[in-house]
Amino acid sequence: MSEVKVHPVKAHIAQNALLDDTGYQAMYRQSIDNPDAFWGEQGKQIDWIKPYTKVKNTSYDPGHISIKWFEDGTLNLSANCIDRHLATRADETAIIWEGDSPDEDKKVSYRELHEQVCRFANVLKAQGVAKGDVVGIYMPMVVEAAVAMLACARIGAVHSVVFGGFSPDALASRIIDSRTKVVITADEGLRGGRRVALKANVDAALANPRVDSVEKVIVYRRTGGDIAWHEQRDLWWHEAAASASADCPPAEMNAEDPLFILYTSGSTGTPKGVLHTTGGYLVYAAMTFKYVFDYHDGDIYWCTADVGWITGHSYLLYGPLANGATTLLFEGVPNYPKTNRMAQIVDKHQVNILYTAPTAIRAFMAKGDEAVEGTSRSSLRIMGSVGEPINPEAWEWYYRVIGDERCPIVDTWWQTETGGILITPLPGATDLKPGSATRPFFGVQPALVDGEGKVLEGATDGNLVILDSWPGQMRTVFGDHDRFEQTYFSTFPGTYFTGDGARRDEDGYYWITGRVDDVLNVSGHRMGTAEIESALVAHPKIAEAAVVGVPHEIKGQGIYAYVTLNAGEVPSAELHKEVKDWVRKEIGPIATPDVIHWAEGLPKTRSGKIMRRILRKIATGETDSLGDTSTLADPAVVDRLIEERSRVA
Ligand code: 6R9
Repeated sequence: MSEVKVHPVKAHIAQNALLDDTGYQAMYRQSIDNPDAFWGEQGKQIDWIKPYTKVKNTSYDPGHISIKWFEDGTLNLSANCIDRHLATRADETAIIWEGDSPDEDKKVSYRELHEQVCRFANVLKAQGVAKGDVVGIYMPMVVEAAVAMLACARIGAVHSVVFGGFSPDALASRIIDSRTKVVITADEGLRGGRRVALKANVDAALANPRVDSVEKVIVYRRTGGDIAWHEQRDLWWHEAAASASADCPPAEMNAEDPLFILYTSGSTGTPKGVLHTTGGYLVYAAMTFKYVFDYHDGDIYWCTADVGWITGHSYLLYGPLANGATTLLFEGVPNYPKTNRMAQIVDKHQVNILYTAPTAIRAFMAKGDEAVEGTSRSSLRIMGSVGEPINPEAWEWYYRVIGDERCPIVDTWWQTETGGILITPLPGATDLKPGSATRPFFGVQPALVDGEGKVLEGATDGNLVILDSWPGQMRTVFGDHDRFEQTYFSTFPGTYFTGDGARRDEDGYYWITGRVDDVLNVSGHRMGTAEIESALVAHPKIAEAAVVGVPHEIKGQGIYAYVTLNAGEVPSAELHKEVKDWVRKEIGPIATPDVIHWAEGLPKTRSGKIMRRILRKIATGETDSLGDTSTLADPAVVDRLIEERSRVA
């Protein structure tokens, strides 16, 4: 292995940091030795209506998976993110909004946010939304997306945010699964100068005969573009909000009442509705935000994630707002209108903490100094990375070019399912190694296990599991607790299985190596190979398909699709385009295959299982290490695939 560079904790950071290494060690020890005492104390960082008397009540026992935290406490999340700051910081900025165009921006104070959320909460109530009802949010990156989420939390409705880049079909399947009652959307979104037809997509999704739960669609006017209107069903946000009262007391919610559903891809089947509840999630999001980003009062914080992903939930909104921070919400894309847009926004709003993804960093890196042209970025103090493994070259570039070797990088490993960050450096406590997410956060007990589930000690690699619960953990798969147990607790019984592989070095640092299941990570977006395959085989000319991930310089992973056509169909350039467009339409642009390999046949075992191991090797050209092919039903298929590969564009 090449030598690993270590970046020791910086003196200027350590001086003012919330925690040094001794502090981290002591708190970590306590969090593991006595989780009840530790979390009992940390839980007090947020406001409770009725304080909890019980802290941890969790079981990873097969057949009895149950996760409860602070279970007899009551609270309201929106009151924690807004109301409780009004006494001290009503006029401070809660959200800085930066538009797609550099000429558009605005600031929303905590007082203004409070008023908007209360008004919109009353709009929801007037439309019949009650505690426990599911509200779909399919919005662009506008302040109203945050208002909608907080308004749901205010009245105890469960939000289900669907990324605005998803197709009508993907939206429909999430609406059907969650039994969404009201959908909130915009006429159109605006990204990189292009309009996104959000309302038209909602109309298309609701035209699906299987969607029968949606009663109302609330439409925020963003562009004023032409849209179809359904008089009985649709209403304008601005009209409904204008007549709504600005007084809406927060609902008293139990700690274990559902807060939101967020769909994410797994290795099999359709996306799962990850369910998070109120108390534990908020305690964990708030606390991790504070320590991981070493948040200090007055810091300007910018997370580039979309609200459609978990990072947009926990670290664009809830974690920062629970801490009374100023959070920046950016409508556009980081390289529009010019490559230096991200750096310009940092300067314009004097951002102190920047949280972004390796795929963005690699795209900037490919452009070199253009990414920072004409900017100083001198306001930056801490930088973060999330979504996929960051390769050491990209880490060093981020560190050197964006952060001028002044800012520590927190490489944060976590998942939709974990609610918040689980493995991460802390700026004042952890020496950094580029490419390593380093050490566990408080209360988190990672372990590496072999294929049989035996826990491995010392420096080694293996499957990453977590041995015990933490407050931010998902509680169930919406509507399917068996699937929850099956997916996360049955592979290595007694532990939570992450689906990731990792290496632990001699200092106990973790290096996440990527998914060990059939989940792809394309530009930080999770996608199941099964989802893309089922979209492909739904095409009338396609008989069979298999999808594998291949290394991609910018996206981390690219999508390589093996496609077998129905008898009588012939591959062509037109069909190639048609198939790519088909997947875009079925799932969304992020799922568009990079490569289509027209395959006469796929390698299968005698029992009919597709051997992906072989397909991965062929896709990456590693044909001299195919491994054991003796279990194949038809070994000749491999030679044909290798021969076909030479013709793949
Ligand atoms: C937060 C988020 C989760 C999967 C996860 C892993 C990968 C996320 C990472 C990372 C290496 C990091 N991942 N952060 N891998 N280093 N710092 O991204 O959630 O969309 O559910 O994806 O992303 O493979 O299992 P989600």
